[in-house]
Amino acid sequence: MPSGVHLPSLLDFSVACLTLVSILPGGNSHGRWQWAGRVTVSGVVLAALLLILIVASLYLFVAKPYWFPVLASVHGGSIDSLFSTVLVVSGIVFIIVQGMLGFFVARYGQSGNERASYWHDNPKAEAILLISTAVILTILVFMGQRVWASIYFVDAPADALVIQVTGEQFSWNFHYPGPDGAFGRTDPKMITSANNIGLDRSDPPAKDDIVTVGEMHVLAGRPVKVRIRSKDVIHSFFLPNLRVKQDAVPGMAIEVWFTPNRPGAYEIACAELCGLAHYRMRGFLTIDDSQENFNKWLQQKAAEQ
Ligand SMILES: [Cu+2]
Repeated sequence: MPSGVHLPSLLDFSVACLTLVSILPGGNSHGRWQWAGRVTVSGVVLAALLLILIVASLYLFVAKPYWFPVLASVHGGSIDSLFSTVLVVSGIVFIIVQGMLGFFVARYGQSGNERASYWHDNPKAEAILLISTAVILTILVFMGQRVWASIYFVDAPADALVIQVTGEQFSWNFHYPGPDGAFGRTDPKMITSANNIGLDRSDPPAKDDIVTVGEMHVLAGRPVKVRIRSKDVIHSFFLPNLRVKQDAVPGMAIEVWFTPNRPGAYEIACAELCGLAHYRMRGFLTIDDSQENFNKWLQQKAAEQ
């Protein structure tokens, strides 16, 4: 279980406690905050709401129905751990800031007898806050930069399986080069309802090409390079389990690569609102566990061309 899982519940809990303390009127003549024994209706309602929030969020983060989808790529682990790190760091800051806010409201609120002192500025405190914030953010940025560079600034291995992905309203087309390893020519003028990507079958390299709609197979352990295009509007090629998301932009061929490492069946989504039927622009990714199974699927699809 990632380290950040229970953090939001802790946040809720601490905020709730502090809010409870702050809404209970207190204070005495000795200047020390203490329970005043008075309960207001709004206080009870707020406390009940906070309790419901705490229980609900505790359930969500223990049962994990909305946590990351199962990871199925090599590079995805570094993205997940970066996410958890940012969550933990910002969570700690959140607890400290909200804690201080609650404390000051409780201590110097309307019902308190203490008077807060006021001063115009404090260069030392400001310098400490400014520098510590800058240091924390700089470290996080460099950590993110390292992960980004390891994914986007490294070329795909030469033996990567290349698949051309073309998005259109509202489906994903997958173009495999076939046994010759070369993609046939495509021409927008040749696009028909039966030829989604306008593949010119008279072009020799196109003879063995395989085109599928909404169905993509890759092999576990073999790097994959996808070349993403769009026929109409901007789409976004999203493989949640592989932590891959890349816009498909008309007029551009954008490449990303990844190494799938967990055999299974996964979902492909469009992550860019692209029209009325955007919600059903989905596809299915299968990560095959063996070269035999992958070849079998390719042969089956080749027979359907
Ligand atoms: Cu789309």
